[in-house]
Amino acid sequence: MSKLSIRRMDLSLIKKKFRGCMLGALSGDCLGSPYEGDHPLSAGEKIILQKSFDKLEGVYYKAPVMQYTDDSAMTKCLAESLIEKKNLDLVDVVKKFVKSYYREPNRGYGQSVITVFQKLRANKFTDILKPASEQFNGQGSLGNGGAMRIAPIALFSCHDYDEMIKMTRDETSLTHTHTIAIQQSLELDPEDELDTSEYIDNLIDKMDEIEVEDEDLNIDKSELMPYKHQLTCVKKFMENQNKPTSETVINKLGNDVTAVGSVATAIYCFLRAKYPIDDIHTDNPMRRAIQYAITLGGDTDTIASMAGAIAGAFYGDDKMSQELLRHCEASAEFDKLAVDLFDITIKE
Ligand code: RVK
Ligand code: MG
Ligand code: MG
Repeated sequence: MSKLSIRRMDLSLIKKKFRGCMLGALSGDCLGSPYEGDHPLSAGEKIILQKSFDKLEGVYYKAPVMQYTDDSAMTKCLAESLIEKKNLDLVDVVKKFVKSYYREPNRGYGQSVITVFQKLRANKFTDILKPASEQFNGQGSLGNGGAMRIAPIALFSCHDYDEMIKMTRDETSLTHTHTIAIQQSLELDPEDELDTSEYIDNLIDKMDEIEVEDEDLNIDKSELMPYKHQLTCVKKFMENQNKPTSETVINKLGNDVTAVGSVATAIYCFLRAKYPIDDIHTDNPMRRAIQYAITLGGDTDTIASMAGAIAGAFYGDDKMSQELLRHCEASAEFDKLAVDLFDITIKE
């Protein structure tokens, strides 16, 4: 699996990857949101999902347009701000989030993040960090709202890993780290076969540096370095000849609205989708990643969106089903955002 420096990669390939990433994020959200719930899909529900995807992919099937949710609304704001400001301008980003929320409050936002928007509007953006820091009695939110919208940052800073980590920390917090997976997908040549063990080993190494190691051996390692722990589970799952059941995946990696209970799950969906999966009938590994994420139930829009972004950054938009995309709200807009991000990041 050859790792290419973004700088030396063919420009048309980078552009495909930018588009794949943004469109993967959008379509995972649109296609996943109707299935939000807490349990993995039953055998019957998986058949319904398969039929529904097949129908949406059918050339003559025009309706319906699937609406995007908060995941894409916030991704869109972040991308627009980066394009407009050609930099990460936190005040502008936050203003765009709040404006977008008040314009369309029914996009399925997290219960608690709404308080942050209300406080930001009340303080007229004089202190943009305070409202978030006050969440959950000062604990801060553990939700995956940072991770779900981070794709534009991964694209914008794709040529500089340290800068990407810094921007991700600034824009979200340390817990929202799946940008690394997007960046890693971007650097790989989709013409080469995806080496899933090399991919996950690299992620574990990077996570090792990011998560601070604690010396106290009495504390459960999984709590100290939760992401490294989760990624190590992903590695075991991938190495195992007998692939884990949905229940095991959910049990070990999670399928909920917390970042730690969803980010590694999305990475696993991308890697797992390289191979055929029971009850999912498609030759397209990108569709398979999104469809598999949905079968796990729980936070389906967000996990499918993150898996879609990571898969799209690897495969590029060639593997993005145009038929499925036609059913996703704002797909032309997201395509333009991807191209604009490419223009300011790579061409300029
Ligand atoms: C609805 C206890 C906590 C917590 C903490 C729980 C949308 C709360 C998107 C909270 C994504 C929820 C998702 C979401 C994105 C977080 N202690 N519970 N310290 N921190 N929670 O409101 O943007 O779907 O139950 O900050 O991160 O599609 O309501 O929003 O799936 O996580 O929401 O956290 O959520 P928020 P977010
Ligand atoms: Mg959502
Ligand atoms: Mg969600």
